[in-house]
Amino acid sequence: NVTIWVNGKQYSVPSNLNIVEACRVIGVEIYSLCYHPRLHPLSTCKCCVVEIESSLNNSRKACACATQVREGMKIFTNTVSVKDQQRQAILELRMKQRSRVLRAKEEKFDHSTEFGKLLDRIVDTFIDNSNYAISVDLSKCIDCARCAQVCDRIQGMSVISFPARSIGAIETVFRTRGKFLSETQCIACGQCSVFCPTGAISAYDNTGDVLTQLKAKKKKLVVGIAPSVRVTISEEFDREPGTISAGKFVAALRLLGFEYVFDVQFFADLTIMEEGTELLQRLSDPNAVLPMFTSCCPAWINMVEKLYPELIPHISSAKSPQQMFGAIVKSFFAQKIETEPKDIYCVTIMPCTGKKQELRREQMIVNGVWDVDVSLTVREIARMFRDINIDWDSLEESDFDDPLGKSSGSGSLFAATGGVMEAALRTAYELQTGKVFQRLVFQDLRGLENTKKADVDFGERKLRVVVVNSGAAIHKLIHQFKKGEISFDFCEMMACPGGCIGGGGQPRSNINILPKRIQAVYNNEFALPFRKSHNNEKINELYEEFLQKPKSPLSEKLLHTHYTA
Ligand code: HC1
Ligand code: SF4
Repeated sequence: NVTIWVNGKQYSVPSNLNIVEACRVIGVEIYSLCYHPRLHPLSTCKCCVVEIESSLNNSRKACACATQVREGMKIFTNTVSVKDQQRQAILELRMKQRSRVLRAKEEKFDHSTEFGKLLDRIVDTFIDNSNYAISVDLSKCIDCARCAQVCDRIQGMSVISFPARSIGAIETVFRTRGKFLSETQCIACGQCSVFCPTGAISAYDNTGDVLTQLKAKKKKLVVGIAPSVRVTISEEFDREPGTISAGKFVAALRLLGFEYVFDVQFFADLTIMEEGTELLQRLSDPNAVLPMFTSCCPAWINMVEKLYPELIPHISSAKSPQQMFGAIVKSFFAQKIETEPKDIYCVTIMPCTGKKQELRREQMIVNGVWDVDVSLTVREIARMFRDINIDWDSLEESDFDDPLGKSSGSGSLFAATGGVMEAALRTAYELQTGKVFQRLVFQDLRGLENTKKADVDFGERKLRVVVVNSGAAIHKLIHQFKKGEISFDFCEMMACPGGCIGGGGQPRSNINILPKRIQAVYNNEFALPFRKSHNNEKINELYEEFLQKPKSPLSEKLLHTHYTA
């Protein structure tokens, strides 16, 4: 620890912190736009300027985000000149946005630059909505470069990249080489939208589509909520991070006007039945392609299709729980309520921007209807709740509807990195050996590390499994795999750091929120009455009444898909 003085008061703080973090620890908030604890300090916005007194009558100004605390440091966050400089910084950012708009409108920008070419194409609106997952409004951009850093270093995609030396130059930061996002390698992970501090990058907005249907009331309105969104929705209502709110979420959706509220966790259990069966089939067939990779993360699927098409035969054919939800609602459930599939409007609430794209894949049309009509992020649904003045505290908890509303602990684990793998192992082992799988928790596969490995005793053989999260870690593993430096049987891939709890549609946060979210997922699963997907009696009823068995012809038709390069 070191001793520092902040605004004349003495404190002891850990020595490895920068001034923003140190002030956070002692409860002094420093305003910053470009700083984020999960990124390297960029010092591009200059809003977090503070005064540091080095000797009597001698002080200097510095960006708090890029300055580490030192023993004896005297820091002032609220002097007249600090406040003045902070205001100046914000004004300059405003001017930057404004001058960009004016420059573009007057067409005085350089048309030969990448930025110029892009502006040429989107000058009327400044909005690039081309990929249906994220939306970019360049008139709000302040060149803070958070998006570029996330896309480059955390996701390893470099769709948005910036030459470090040109930070602040108007043409440079948002670089897509003059292309719309849909024409780039963008995998729709949405990480840039979580880190953008001004809303210049956001989720593609589908709230209008849903409102239109809610008002029209012409179709049966059915909604399903993803495993991880019940973990994070409370953050949108200023509750303690890690507060699980499934019951309140269901109640709020009913208030909004949805007739049926189902649990996507049920469909996570269904995914495990289908994917686990596929794994066993591949393991028992000497000609089958191994290793097998999971298929539920749409940004990972985009990555394979765009960058590693040779891996397509390795991907499980099981649709994601989102798509299984739509397929079953518009078949099995449609029959139950005696409604034509085309008269059902299926909405999902997801932690993910990639899901908006996934549901538009042409393979997701079954019997002439899309599985899912629209997917909203947590941020979008929270906005809709706030618009109708929902009072989160006074909401009375409500249950999911029957029969697609019960899930096992395994289904809930999908929310976090490693969860799909744990769930699959629990079920595949018992289906394979007929014995009870005593080992429920795989400690080696838990936690936020980007790459985790384990060897699992699997009847007669050992199964080598790998779990990877974040784009950069996926690239690394694929390169090792292609060079023959690593071998395994089954691999879970999630493109977002931490898995879905860190998804591109999750609430924005200025702290490193992932440890609290992941702990909540583990606590929640521990408390559930049954923890294996194949012990979910509602899943078994669905097979008995309708699908017959995993990978039956009907299951293949409704619940499996294919990929194209
Ligand atoms: Fe996920 Fe999934 S877990 S992809 O990570 O397979 O988005 O939460 O809903 O579909 O169930 C996301 C989360 C989610 C799907 C499931
Ligand atoms: Fe990069 Fe992901 Fe944003 Fe696309 S969505 S620009 S890949 S961070």
